[in-house]
Amino acid sequence: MAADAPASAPAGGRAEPNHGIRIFIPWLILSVVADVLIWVVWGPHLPPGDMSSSASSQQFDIKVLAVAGAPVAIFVWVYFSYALIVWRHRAGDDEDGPAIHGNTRVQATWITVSSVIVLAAFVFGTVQLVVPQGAGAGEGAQPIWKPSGNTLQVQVIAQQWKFTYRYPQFGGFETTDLVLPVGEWVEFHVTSIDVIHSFWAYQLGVKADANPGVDNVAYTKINNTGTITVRCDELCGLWHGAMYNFGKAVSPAAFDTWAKGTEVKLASVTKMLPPYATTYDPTMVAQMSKAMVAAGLTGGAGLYYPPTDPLQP
Ligand SMILES: [Cu+2]
Repeated sequence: MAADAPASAPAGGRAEPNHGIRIFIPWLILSVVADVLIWVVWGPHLPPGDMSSSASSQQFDIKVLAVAGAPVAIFVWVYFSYALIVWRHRAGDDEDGPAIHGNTRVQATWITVSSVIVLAAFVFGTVQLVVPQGAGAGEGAQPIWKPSGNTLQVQVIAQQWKFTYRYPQFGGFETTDLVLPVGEWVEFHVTSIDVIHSFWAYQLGVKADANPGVDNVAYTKINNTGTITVRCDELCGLWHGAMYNFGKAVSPAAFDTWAKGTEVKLASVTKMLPPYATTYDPTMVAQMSKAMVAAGLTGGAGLYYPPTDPLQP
């Protein structure tokens, strides 16, 4: 309602209310309630959980972003609702209202709030990549954010349509079982021997692309024992959707027993594998597979598919 158009003002000529404060108060109440609910009730259930250092840092990040975003969304809803109710068209009111130009206070507030939100997100995002050693993402062959001290190295080898894992600190054996200890930094070396895949260990909050000829390093430290779902997260061909397996996180003692036992059990097969390297030549691997099939070594060890098209009879 235009203040300079008293002729069309409603009977009684009410003074214009303070719209700003009438929008601000419900916005403030709803925002505080929403943020407390997000942090306390919803937050602990947000993906990917808190099984590892990288997972819990991602959960924290999502909580912070949700708490920062909710007041923005609520402001839009409150403003729309207020406009629909207070500024709606009324019978007999044909006036359009005055055009708004050059409200310095609104402009300055808008630019300041937007700038603060964007800059804060930039600083927060950078800190949250550096502090949790890459936050579970693949950092390439020369990671700049590394944990200090000893790490357990686990190589993830992707191929259509399977993941295998090599443990270079235990003689370099290769297995389809992903077993990891709690309480120790794990250093994944992710690579592929055919097309582009992506190693996604959901509960660990670890996701790293698996490219042929590339050694992609990602770190995490596991907090609790449990099951780990591993999925390929890059469309890699016909059976991409079936490219998953389940790993487990166990106590350090149980891991040691498993790793040392598997090293002995697979020793005869490990000898036939290419020596441990950060990447492998796919053509050599195919020849190895052929040799292993000829020697009757696949199936039992379950290490490689025969190098044939599984769709051909
Ligand atoms: Cu894949």
